[in-house]
Amino acid sequence: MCYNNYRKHQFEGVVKKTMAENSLRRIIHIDMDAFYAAVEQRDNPQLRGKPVIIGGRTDSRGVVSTASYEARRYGVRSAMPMAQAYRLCPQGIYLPGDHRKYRAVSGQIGAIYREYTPLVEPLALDEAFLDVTGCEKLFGTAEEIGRKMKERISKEVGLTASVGVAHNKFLAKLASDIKKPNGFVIVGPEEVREFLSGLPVGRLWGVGEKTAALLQGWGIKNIGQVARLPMEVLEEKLGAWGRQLYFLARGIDDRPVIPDHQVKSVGHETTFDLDVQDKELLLTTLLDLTLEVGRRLRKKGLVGRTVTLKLRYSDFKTITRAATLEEATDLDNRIYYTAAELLEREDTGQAVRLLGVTVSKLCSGDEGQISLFNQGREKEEKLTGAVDGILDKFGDGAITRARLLK
Ligand code: TTP
Ligand code: MG
Repeated sequence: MCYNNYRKHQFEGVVKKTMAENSLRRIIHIDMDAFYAAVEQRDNPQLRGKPVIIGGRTDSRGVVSTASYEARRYGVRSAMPMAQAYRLCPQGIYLPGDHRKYRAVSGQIGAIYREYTPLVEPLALDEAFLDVTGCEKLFGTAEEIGRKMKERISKEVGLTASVGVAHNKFLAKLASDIKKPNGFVIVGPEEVREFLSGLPVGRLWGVGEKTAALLQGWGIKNIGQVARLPMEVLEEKLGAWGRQLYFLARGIDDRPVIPDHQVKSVGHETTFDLDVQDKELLLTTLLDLTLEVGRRLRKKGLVGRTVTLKLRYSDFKTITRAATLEEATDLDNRIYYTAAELLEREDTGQAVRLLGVTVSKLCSGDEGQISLFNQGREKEEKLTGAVDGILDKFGDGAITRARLLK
């Protein structure tokens, strides 16, 4: 056997083994339907069956957080400018939303999950992965557990959820999404190929508009077509990322479910191409890092009390400086100003090679809010929520920075 064939043979062996081992896991993904809007409809019967639109700001300059399925029929979507939503659905009921309430509901749902497994990884307030491998004897099959949870969320919380059951995260998330709202989809190991083949490439985890357009340029529109491409071709065209696509297109994904209580900190750092001494550039970069950290905290419904700044100088000396806040936070402004103050204090005259910011001493959003409800905080939260919508849709941008710095 020539070397290349030998490598291919060996590689296929590894793929088969990985597939066999991973198909033994039982993963559930649950995502609530039109979450914020559904909570409002639950609490006010007059809103039921009506197009309800939740936005951080209900004036024309805000963005849509979410819309009830009745409103989606008019084309209203998350992250859409409010002005556009008004145009599409003038008869809609527009509400500012109540983050605090959504966090509490999220906590209630999370408590149901944890009755079945400690392996719960929340991705957002309304979304989580659960690993129920080995829970069969106690609670039944993954399918039974999924159905039970869906039923309990409906009865005890009064909301509908969409559930996906499969042997890995990628498939379970796709499964929960495919029959929304109120869906329940199981993908068995032998059904993977059929399940994936007709789906558009944009459904592959991490494939955004750019990669989708690139693939489309080669005449590749669905996942089945990606699965027919040899690894070498994908690697040659897309580098390391192509390798990942090779596995995902075959429904292979071995990412573990990482339970929330194991998350001790949320941080982000960057290494500069050229060492930086300019304070302005350091502060702008710090702001970018903070936006990412804040967004990740809010997605996970976490708040933290300690902000740590990390600096590595051109001579590789690395220092960390930390400050503890009076009240745990997930707000960009507070994290940024705390970290910026730490940066201002560190003036050694040396150029910086790496800059990082981390928030730790974490707890869930509900536990963190010990101080009295305050108007300022509510305003900040609303602004931050609106910024998240824009960031999710358009990525980081100058407008966000300007707004934040004000
Ligand atoms: P999603 O799960 O993305 O949306 P959804 O639950 O409203 O609707 P569905 O899952 O049925 O498609 O997000 C959960 C909540 O997060 C959503 O109710 C509001 C909030 N959110 C924003 O504030 N801005 C956004 O851009 C998005 C996508 C969500
Ligand atoms: Mg949802």
